[in-house]
Amino acid sequence: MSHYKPNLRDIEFNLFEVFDRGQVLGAAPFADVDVDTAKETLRELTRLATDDLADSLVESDRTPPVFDPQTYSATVPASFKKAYQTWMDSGFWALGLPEELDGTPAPNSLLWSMRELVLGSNPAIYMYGSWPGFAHILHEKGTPEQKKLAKIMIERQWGATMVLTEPDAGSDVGAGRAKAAQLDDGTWQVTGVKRFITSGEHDMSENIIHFVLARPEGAKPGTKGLSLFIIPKYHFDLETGELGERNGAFVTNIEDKMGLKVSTTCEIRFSEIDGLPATGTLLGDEHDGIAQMFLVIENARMLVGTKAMATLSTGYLNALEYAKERVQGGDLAQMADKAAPRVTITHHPDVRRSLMTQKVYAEGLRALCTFTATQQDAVEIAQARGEHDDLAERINDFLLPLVKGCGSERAWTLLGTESLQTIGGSGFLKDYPIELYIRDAKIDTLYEGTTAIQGQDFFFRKIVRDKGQALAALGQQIAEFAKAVPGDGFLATERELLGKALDDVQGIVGYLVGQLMASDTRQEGTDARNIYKVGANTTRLLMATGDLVIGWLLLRQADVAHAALEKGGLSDADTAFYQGKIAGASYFATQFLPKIAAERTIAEATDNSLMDVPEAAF
Ligand code: ST9
Ligand code: FAD
Repeated sequence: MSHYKPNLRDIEFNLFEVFDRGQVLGAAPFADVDVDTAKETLRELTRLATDDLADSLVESDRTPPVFDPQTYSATVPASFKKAYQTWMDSGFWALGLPEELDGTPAPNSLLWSMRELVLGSNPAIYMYGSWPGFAHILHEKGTPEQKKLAKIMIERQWGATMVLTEPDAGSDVGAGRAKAAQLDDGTWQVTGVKRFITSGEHDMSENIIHFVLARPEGAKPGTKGLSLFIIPKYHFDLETGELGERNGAFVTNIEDKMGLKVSTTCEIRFSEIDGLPATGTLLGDEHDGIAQMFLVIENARMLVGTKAMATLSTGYLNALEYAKERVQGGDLAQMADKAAPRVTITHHPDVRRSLMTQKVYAEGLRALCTFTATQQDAVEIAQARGEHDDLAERINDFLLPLVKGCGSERAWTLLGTESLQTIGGSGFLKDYPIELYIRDAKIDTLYEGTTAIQGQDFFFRKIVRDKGQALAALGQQIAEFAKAVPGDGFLATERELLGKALDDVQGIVGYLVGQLMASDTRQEGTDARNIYKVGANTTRLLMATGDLVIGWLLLRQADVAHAALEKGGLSDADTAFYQGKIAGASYFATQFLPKIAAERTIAEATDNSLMDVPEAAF
């Protein structure tokens, strides 16, 4: 039986009932994908993910890729290769690509819903298979030659990587030391060592195209001095795609990891082996590396948040299935009667607390991912009309650190504290998939910018630099929702709690902005050290805002569920589904939103005593 338990009902609920994607599907620029096609695609992909893609997850964890240092090559387990090929053969990956690359334009809301199914069943398949996105970037930003390469990549299904990190440059990408020098023929030679590069080597494609950040000679320090170079593993004929000489980009190590083992994490040496230079071209013939790489990073941050949510969701559904069958203990209400019948553990209030906590975060994070993707839909629709949806772009930017940062933190912790816990001691065994889910999901808080980096991005870039525009627009929507208590008083208490949570998040933001200003030494009476009070609270703000937005989206879902129940004529399954939505939203509002007030109190009481503790005292 498959380890993967998808939640197609909830995916469809988000797309078609809450976020009304029927408005977007089947209309320009997504005219070729209507609602029926989207539903059929999701149904077929759910089957494929559950039956075929999920199949090799466990085996590829137990028999990870093998690296051969003599040939600098890695062999991926056969079972995984088969699953990857199944994904390739499905052709679903071409959805979302432009027609010029033989794709079919489709809205991001649908695409991320589809990707959830792959990322939940076997995440590395989608990670190895993310090369069409890289080809898309070449097609959009590349020179005419690079646009040709994009087509070759699609035709020959070449792999791709994003290459930023170096031994001394992780979070601080701008500290990178890899160099680039222009050659007489106009191409570039990159020299240096990069590490932790995902999909850097494998035997599932004949060529791999590395997207590498390096510093041209004489360029300035920091991220702004970096340029983005396209360095293939093998040189190739630009007209036919035929492979040529080996290029000087060699993988010299593959990391031994806690989880996600089948996804190779590679050290790559450029121009350092056998005197072979690593040469390639400058993306778009333009020195704008960090901004160009952020096109990849933004997409990858969405990917990581979706992966985390998808893993929590299947973890929860596995735990739920177990809890419905496991008989242990008597009903608490019959505590004194030692002969009372034994019950399934779903009868115990603490197990219910745990299950509902998993459900609301899994479904709340799915709502957050889909809502974020709807902003991306709006951006693309405007672009296709030759317009610019500035607000949707800002809101998408604002939401991305929540998707990535809150999604990854909530997912991996809840998988451990709740999903595995529900299965008791058996959860610690490899008989159940949850220990593997936890190991595979932990990486999500680390790569693509750690949670600390997401918190700083959120406050400094997505709030301060944005001049609070996205925050204000979303805050207004949340405030209006909170105030709009319907005549029947539906969820009136929960709306009040939402309004209070909004006030508390705004309070934390206000405090941080105040401390930021109080650290500006261009003003009198300020102290540069006040910035530490900001730094001590950016992750807190990130997580609090994540809960606020999740709470709001769950309550919006409850409104939709309430209307469906009022209308009536539902199947038993739908009635239970909508009841679950209302119960979950109410649970989140009463159990989690009030905690934001405590976070505000803690934030507002920050002083710099932590920074005064001598390092030796830790
Ligand atoms: C990694 C890979 O970990 C993990 C798994 C990968 C799996 C495969 C992935 C497949 C992806 C598929 C992609 C397909 C694509 C499809 C597309 C379809 C069309 N937003 O604040 P400053 C830029 S990889 C946008 O001064 P510092 C901006 O240009 C490793 N742009 O930063 C800005 O200039 P300006 C991941 C942003 O202090 C410039 O950067 N590693 C944003 O110099 C400088 O900004 C990391 O993620 C943003 N949010 O540098 C590193 N932020 O201001 C984490 C910055 O003029 N570290 N820019 O606009 C950081 O993010 C740091 O904050 C830092 C700081 C490096 C940016
Ligand atoms: P560091 O930056 O040294 O951070 C260590 C700790 O200090 C973290 O907790 C961090 O939050 C904190 N910290 C650091 N700086 C600050 C600060 N300014 N403020 C507050 N806290 C801070 N990179 C690629 O380029 N391409 C890839 O494909 C890729 N894939 C990866 C796959 C795996 C499995 C792994 C493990 C890593 C991968 N990476 C990749 C690298 C990954 O993006 C980095 O590991 C990550 O950005 C963190 O950098 P670091 O490991 O050097 O940690």
